[in-house]
Amino acid sequence: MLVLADIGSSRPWADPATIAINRMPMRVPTEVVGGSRWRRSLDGRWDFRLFDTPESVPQTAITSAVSARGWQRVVVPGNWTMQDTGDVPHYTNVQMPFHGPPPTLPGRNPTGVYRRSITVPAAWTRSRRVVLHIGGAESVHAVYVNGHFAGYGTDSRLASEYDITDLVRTGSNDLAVVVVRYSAQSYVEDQDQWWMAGLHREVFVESRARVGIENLRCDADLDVSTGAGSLRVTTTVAFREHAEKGWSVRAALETLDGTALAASDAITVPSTFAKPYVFAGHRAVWTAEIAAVSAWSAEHPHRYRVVAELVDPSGSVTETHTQLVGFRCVEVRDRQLLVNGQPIWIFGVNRHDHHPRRGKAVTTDDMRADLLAMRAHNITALRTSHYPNDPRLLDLCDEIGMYVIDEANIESHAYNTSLCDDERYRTTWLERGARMVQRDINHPSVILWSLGNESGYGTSHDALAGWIRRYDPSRPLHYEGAVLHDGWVDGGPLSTDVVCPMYPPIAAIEAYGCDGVGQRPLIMCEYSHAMGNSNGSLSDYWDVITSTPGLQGGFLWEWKDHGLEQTLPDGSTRLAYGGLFGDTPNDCNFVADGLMSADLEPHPAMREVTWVYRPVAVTAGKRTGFLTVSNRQSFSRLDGLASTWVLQVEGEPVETGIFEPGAIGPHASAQVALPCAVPGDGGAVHLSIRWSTRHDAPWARAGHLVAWDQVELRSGRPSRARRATPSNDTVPPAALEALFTQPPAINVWRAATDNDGFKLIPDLAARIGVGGSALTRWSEAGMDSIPADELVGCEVTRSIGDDGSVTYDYTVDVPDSLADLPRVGIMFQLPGRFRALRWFGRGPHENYPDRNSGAQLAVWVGGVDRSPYLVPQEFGLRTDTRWLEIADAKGDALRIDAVGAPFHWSATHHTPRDLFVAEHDSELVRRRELVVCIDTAHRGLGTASCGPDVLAKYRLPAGRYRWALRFSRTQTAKSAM
Ligand code: IPT
Repeated sequence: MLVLADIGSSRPWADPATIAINRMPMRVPTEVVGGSRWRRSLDGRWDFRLFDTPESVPQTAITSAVSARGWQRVVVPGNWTMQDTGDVPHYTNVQMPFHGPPPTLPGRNPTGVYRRSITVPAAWTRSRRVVLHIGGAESVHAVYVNGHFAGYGTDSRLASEYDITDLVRTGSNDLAVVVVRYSAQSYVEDQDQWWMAGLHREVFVESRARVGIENLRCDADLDVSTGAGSLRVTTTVAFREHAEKGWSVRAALETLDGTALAASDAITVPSTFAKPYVFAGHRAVWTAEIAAVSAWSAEHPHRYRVVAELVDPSGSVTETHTQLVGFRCVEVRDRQLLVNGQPIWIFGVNRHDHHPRRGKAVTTDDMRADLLAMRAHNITALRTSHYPNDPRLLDLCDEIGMYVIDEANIESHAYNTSLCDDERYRTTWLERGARMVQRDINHPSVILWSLGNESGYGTSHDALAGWIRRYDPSRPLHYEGAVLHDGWVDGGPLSTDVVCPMYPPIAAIEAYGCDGVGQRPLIMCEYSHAMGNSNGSLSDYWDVITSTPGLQGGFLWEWKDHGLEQTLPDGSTRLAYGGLFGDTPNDCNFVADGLMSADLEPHPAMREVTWVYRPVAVTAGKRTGFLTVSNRQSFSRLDGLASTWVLQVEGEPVETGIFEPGAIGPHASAQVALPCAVPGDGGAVHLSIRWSTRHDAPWARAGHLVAWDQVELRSGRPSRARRATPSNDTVPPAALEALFTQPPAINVWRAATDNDGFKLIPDLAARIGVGGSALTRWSEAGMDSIPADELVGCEVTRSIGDDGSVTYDYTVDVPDSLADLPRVGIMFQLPGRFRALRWFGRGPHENYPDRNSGAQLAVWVGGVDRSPYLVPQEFGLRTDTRWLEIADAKGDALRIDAVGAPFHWSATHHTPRDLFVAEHDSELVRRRELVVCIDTAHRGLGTASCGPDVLAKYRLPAGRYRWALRFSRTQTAKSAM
């Protein structure tokens, strides 16, 4: 029996134009003083039953008592796809999980019926209204109270509210929410993420007064020239039956600790339509000017509190609502996005609501953990890709300090060029954007509205843009599709005020900035795709961004992997990607492309991100003996950070001190004299400058490292003659070479990274037009199977030194057919007892030739890396190394010195082949032996899995490679290990 037909329109879930029935207008979520006695959370365990289609849900599933058969308990908020209901998550990127065209739905369309009772106190209904709040339901939902239809809502990422006063009675009431997994709306929710299902945000019921504050809009602006704040508080009052005379609103502004700053007189709430021509709603508007406010910025997130009291005709306060606000202004001027009159760097990431066990149901703690970790890695901007996130995220961004692009839940990726002009989808387009703006209008952290993601560019975009511009003239707009389809220079001005391309090559953004034609700031909405071992050329991007007019940064793709915890038959768990739940069609591990793992462990590239996004940069000065110190903050002087310097000779610290460059202002730079003399003897000399916070911040304790730089004062390249550091007893060559469980052999292959090519999804590149082609080329050449010495010409000579060391001179000739190969070097294996590493090179973390700017040269010690990526691939390299010691617990060590140019190396428990054949981290078996690769050249990483491939300067051409390495066996001092 088709109970959903009660709705009145047949099959609303299949109708793109039916976006809501009986839904209340969107409102700003406010704090109501003493409001808790009027609100009951419905979060917790609900009865739940799953059906194959909405059509197969019988009336009795909504009206009859819940029985043991067929019913189970699930947690709300939660996705039923994460809770053993038999229905699983499904991952696709561009393609829909079922066949179109829109609004065609799949034959099997899981539909969940959620049931629970709600207790309504007598006081709640007496002259009051009862409202049900559904925080988020994927994809559409219908509400029934005591068996009667109450309302229907769409948009998985925004709340829906229903006035259920007339359906409830005092005491126990039966609530049923039917959630349909796929709907006509799914075609505009085709984001690159897991398709989930269910009630994934909070649900509550509350009682609202017969006459009450319906909405509290606060526009807090800043006059940059005077430092004054201007506030406009618009309080909308709802009268349940008919408007009454004599109601008023008193509004006030106070500091967070309650000090009054300004207050209104009683403002009469217009009650009558007597003059319909001038009646603008039951609204009380208060405007105030406040001299010398503390402005809000991500660097200094100052907030104030607005208090609005509703006063009845007898003069009694019946309701008090509060809102936190921040005074700031945003504008686009002179090719720059300005906050409070200053350009800001967009040190950004894209963020999804995601949790490895809860799916889309994120908690406040989850969100806080995300934001604190972002700030701790110098990330100060996020884009809520690709939908309005849980509303508490924005409260946290206001509090902690984070610039936000708030994005509407619109992505019609699979039907990119048609739905944006399809009249059936016009209303949903407008409502998705408008309702987001209505919800989030008060947040100072939101600096741009985004019209959605990857939905072509059409009439519906300009319609939505027009609505937003009129409703909120204070914020510029962002929409990538407008410039993708109509051009960067002057395309799509109705829908975007910023040029916000995704994955552009560095040369393209540089050309946009340098030619001076484009008048809008360029902020990449997505760049540097963090899939697997990636994010090559981050510092190349930022060299161009910081030196080219009109460029302001961008949002890395993306904050974290969307791995989902999966229990295997043996009881162990792993983080799963698309397809591992039997979900087809799927886009496999394209869902694992975060800088953090799904459970919030930073991947190695995060170190480079932190460096690239540092608030202060130090480089060699314009004159010898000086440093250039550049403050990259917009509102803070440098003396807010503490700084130290360390002088290093041959990688070892020899002198240290406090670095005091003075109070360099925001966006200013200064020439500062070197804090120490350069030692006279030979050898490499480097100066490292480190900056840390002076005070506790919400995201880190005082002393947290926020920036570092290293300036080379003398290169001191190793030569054939010089030994790098003292080593004690050396042993004869035979004993040295006996050490190898596999002797050194030429090696030109690496386990392909996701950027080299999609080993698990070879068809993806053709399907969505992204992906690297190197892997195909390398496989065709047989590089993954043919021994290197059959692919390239090689010659090795061996000479024995007086000290017992053995020097190998290598000559490798790479034929033209193998140009742009993974690496040129050697590989050998040592017994497993060799686990302690000590080296003079870049570190301490994994780094690659195009991702090593933040990795300092020093003498580092460390252990053997574990593979950090969900799909096994090349990992663990350290570049620019002068010498490396690999020791056992007793200090017995193999030492390798660069003779001439430094080398790159890795030491892991996996061969490239082990890594290449494994499809998931859980399949990777650690060898006992230590597998050591020493390369004279190693291809960069690039970001070709979605974006530009490795720059030419980090590729390996055909031709002759010559290098030499000196091997010795030494006893390393225990203290050095
Ligand atoms: C593009 C999307 O905007 C984003 O959601 C994500 O898919 C990202 O890039 C890649 O992971 S999609 C791409 C085909 C351009």
